[in-house]
Amino acid sequence: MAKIALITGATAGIGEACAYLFAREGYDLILTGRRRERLEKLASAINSQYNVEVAIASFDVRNRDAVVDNLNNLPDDWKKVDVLINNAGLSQGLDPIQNGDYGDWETMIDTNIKGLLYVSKVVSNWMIANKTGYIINIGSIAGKEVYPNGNVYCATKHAVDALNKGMRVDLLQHGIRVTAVHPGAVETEFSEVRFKGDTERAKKVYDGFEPLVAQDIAETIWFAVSRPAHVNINELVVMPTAQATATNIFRNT
Ligand code: NDP
Ligand code: 8X3
Repeated sequence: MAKIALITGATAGIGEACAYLFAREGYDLILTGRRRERLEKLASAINSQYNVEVAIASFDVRNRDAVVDNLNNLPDDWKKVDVLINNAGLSQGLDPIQNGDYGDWETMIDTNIKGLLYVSKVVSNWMIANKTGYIINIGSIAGKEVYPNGNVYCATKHAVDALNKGMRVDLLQHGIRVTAVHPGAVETEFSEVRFKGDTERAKKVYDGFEPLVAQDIAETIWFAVSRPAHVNINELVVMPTAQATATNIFRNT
């Protein structure tokens, strides 16, 4: 088999862009996400363009048993994962802490932190057995800064930042490389999800400046992964040119 990349959250945005880019680079793919139909369409679109194998596994990263069962049920050949992209994640709501919604908090914590951990435990053990591997953790500028009403989402991405460092320390002895990519504003389905389907509000996030697109982040990931084996990029913060910090965006409107 060719090299294998496992991408969580491949049904949209950054994960989907990574799927195409790694296929272009000749990787066989394990694509995951909850929306099975999207995974099936993506697999067939990739198969029509690239000569790679694509496996799909549809599960909710918040469900520990589903994560463990779906990954363990993959055929042994597919467990030789070279690159894991821990990308599945989301924000829900944008409210001051005193008004926060318990359900939103739990969704973000369970997805962005616990889901990432469940996947990482299974796959890092495969990588240890294979004596090679590369883990990319998708953090955020929200993991480097805290902005008004970002409270819990920012906390989850700060946790990803810490876990990225912790993974590197723990997996060092196994020769596994670990990198965090922390994007600023990327126009994907992210804001629609944050604002629960309010497309007008979501669009306004990107008004008056040129945000990143998912492909920008996929290419950044590929840059890290394609360094020679003795080079580990610890982390990269990638922003639109018009965005200096989480809140400082120059808009021409
Ligand atoms: P999208 O909403 O476009 O994609 C999110 C992906 O995560 C989807 O494929 C979704 O799949 C998956 N996902 C969400 N919840 C779950 C779950 N419970 N179980 C399994 N999969 C899940 O957003 P982005 O592509 O922008 O987001 C990707 C990552 O990038 C996230 O971690 C996000 O926090 C981070 N990020 C995004 C930025 C941005 O501005 N867009 C900036 C910085 C970081 P499905 O719904 O099918 O399960
Ligand atoms: C997504 C970027 O600034 O909306 O993580 O939190 S931000």
